[in-house]
Amino acid sequence: MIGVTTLDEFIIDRQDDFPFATGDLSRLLRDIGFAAKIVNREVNKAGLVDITGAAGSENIQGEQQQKLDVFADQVFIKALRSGGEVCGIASEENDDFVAFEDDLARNGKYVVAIDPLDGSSNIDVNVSIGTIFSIYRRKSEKGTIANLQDFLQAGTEQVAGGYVLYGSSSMLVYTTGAGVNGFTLDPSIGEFCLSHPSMKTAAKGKIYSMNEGNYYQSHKGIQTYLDNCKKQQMTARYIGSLVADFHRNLIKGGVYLYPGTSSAPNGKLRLLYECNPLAFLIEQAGGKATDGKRRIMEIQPSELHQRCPYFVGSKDMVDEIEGLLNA
Ligand code: P6P
Repeated sequence: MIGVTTLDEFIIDRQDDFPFATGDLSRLLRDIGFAAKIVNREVNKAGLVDITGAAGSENIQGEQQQKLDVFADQVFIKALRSGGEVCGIASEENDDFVAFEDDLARNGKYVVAIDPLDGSSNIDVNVSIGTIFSIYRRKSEKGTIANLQDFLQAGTEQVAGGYVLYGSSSMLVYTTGAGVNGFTLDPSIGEFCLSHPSMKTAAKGKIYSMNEGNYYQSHKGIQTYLDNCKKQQMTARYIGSLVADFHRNLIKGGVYLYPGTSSAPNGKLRLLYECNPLAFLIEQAGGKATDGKRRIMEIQPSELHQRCPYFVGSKDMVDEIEGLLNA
């Protein structure tokens, strides 16, 4: 395509960012892009077909699994299994990780942690939703079955992280540690095309994103921060879909807060497949991600679905929140 860089072309061009790149990660990223197009197609017609209704089953979060959740989970697992680069997947939709047992996949160099469709409670009200993913090198021997230690790696070990935003236009944004690049899906050619090269976020913004229904259950420092935002007449924007809130704040500058509360001290968000990939992206874009005390990517996971308090976005704003939490 003249003048347009597709995701596939970009991945190949940038393969050299990776020492000893053998093309495996490039193929894996393209497999994710392919699966995202399939999910995007179904998300876009969710209102038209009977696929928005709850699937009846529940995921580990105890949330009703919307049919699109289940569909997206299956699409990513199928695409990554058949790609041969991945030996296992940890997904929000599955209580345990899925280790691939066929010969091809057992030789995969990578594991993937994924939230196949985050914000799915918004599906039937037509609000943007997203996929969030992290890619790690496996720890276990090639040719063996993936094990739990392959997945319980700190975020600093990520080789790639990103999200897909299924919105007014659909975008795929990812990093391999050499900056953040955003691709917008052009449905007329069925390709993600580079639209946001080298994304950077402002050190400070005017937007704060939090479910303020949790105000009275939050730490005094959070209450003070929210009070200050109002005194400074900042802009409150909260969609209830992490990927959509994160993406807007990345572009415009701002901070997203999901603190621990008296009833849920570790908050709601999941370290492996929500907090870590977005932390990787925001750091690459010049921002910051913390649990209020620790850099998110330095937290050593102890279980697949563990939660952590989450403050992510413009660095100066995250610093201010940390200061108030530790005053
Ligand atoms: P609350 C969606 O379920 C999600 O994981 C994020 O996408 C979103 O930011 C958050 O939870 C919304 O949670 O408690 O404000 O409804």
